[in-house]
Amino acid sequence: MRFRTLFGIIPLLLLLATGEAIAHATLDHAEPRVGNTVAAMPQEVTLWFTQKLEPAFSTITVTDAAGRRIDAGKTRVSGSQMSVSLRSGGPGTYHVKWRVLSADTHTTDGNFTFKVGP
Ligand SMILES: [Cu+2]
Repeated sequence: MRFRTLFGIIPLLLLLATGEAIAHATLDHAEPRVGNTVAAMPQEVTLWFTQKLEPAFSTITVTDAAGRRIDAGKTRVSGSQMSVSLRSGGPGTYHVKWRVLSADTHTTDGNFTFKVGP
């Protein structure tokens, strides 16, 4: 009898755990697009997420190939979207790092690059 109950509960727990993982805020898309090459340095980087973000704990940093910060420092958050202004920069590869706290109180992070050049 005990075993039967246990076997009934395990799939339910797995289902709940999976549903929870999907609920975290993950990057939906970005502008400039992930891995894309753009002709000139954009004025800002904007990221769209799958969940509402907590403004106080959600940030973007952008660095050049030498590791220097080229973002203006203050990430703006609005709903499930956030953006940061960029300083000017020449051709090259730029790294975007993001870290967000979503409305479900979970932190997720990630990074990607985009290129400025021909
Ligand atoms: Cu979550």
